[in-house]
Amino acid sequence: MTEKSRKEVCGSLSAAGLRFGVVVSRFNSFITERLLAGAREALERCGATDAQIEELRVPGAFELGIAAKKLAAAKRPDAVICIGCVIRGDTAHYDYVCSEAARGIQLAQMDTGVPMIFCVLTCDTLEQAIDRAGAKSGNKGFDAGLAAVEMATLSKKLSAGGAGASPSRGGGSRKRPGRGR
Ligand code: INI
Repeated sequence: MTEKSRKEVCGSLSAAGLRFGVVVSRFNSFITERLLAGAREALERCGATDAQIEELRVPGAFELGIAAKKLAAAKRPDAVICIGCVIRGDTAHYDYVCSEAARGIQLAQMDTGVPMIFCVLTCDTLEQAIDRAGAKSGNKGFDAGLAAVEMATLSKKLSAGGAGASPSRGGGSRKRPGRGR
């Protein structure tokens, strides 16, 4: 494929005209509030104002999916950021909360078609969580905010059909010859 014929579809980092939902878990709020601050900073750097952001609280990471799904269905935001922090304890509880939080959020985005950003820290120690909530490893909430804007704008493009979303060049969804679907 030549440079000329290559076509790439991607989102942008402009939040103009977009609306965002942010679902925040209160469990480990010392961490999740910092992730929330990071997410809001990223949205604001992309041009979003407070009026474009709706915040929701849930008890723990396990509840993120259902709240995100209901928010998406009721308000149709352009993207939802799901914020949580799970820290390993002595029992298997951690594994259930992590996997069900991920599954719930994934189901919510597939069911509603609204992009959901998985901003759930899954850490062995509190120190690992602190590192990812504004210390050594940056702020994963900030990364989530950028991902939300990118996915919201990409999703809008894809829903609009035309606007750069055609797979006719670049081969994305072309049928394989000789194979029915
Ligand atoms: N929820 C979290 O968000 N993080 C945790 O670390 C955690 N731990 O360790 O138990 C946690 N548990 C609560 C869970 O998310 C639900 O809120 C609860 O089980 C009620 O459904």
